[in-house]
Amino acid sequence: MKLTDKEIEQFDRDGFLIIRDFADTTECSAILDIAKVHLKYEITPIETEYEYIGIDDIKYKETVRRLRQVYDRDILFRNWMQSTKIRPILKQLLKDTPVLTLAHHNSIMTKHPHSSTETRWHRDIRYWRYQNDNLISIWLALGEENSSNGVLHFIKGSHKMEFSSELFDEKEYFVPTESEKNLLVSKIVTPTLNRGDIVLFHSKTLHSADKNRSDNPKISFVYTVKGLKNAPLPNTRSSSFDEVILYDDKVKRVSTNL
Ligand SMILES: O=C(O)CCC(=O)C(=O)O
Repeated sequence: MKLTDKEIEQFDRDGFLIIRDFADTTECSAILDIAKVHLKYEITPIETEYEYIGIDDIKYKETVRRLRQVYDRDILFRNWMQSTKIRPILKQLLKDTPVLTLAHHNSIMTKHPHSSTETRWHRDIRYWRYQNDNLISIWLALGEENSSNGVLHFIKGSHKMEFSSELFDEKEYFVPTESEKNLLVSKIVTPTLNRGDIVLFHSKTLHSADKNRSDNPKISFVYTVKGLKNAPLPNTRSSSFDEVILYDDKVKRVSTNL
């Protein structure tokens, strides 16, 4: 599948693009079933709510926020990340051969009811270290994501906005002043997603997510790609995990060796 020129322009302008009904719903259900088993048995590596937000509360210590390193967990996860359907799209947007970065988003993300927290405004690039910031995350909704269960919000065009470093706190969450908020509020987009919908978003796009106020978990899949020419910086987390090159007709797992 390929994007139209209009869709490429939209991604470049807004910093994100939603593609409805992209993933087969049977594939989504199968991924969800496996994810639920890994969540039930808390198969490591995992990150808890406590590790994510740092609030010392037993309910946050017992709640899994994400399953990490999913590429190596199951063939179904791997197949989704290596889908040949998406490769031409990623190549169009990156203008390079896409490469999976196993170091970062390579996760099943969850928002559990009653014990999850909001995700504050941030840019994913905050902890990632590459020669340039041109990385794209692929978010797959495995079920409905709506205003009651932790929907994502994006700020249109924020991947191209320059902000003073003072507007980011010590964890690099974005903390806008009142005047910034007033300028940005009209640019917030909150898309309801259905099973099989994907959102492609740039590593500098500001996004956030609500807490889950429903009675069921929100479970999503997210992974990140970069271009082959965009190397990770030495001696960083970004360079300490393997990468998987997504050629048109094959994949190749490589060590970054940095
Ligand atoms: O909480 C969510 O659903 C979004 C998570 C997210 O944006 C992140 O961990 O980078």
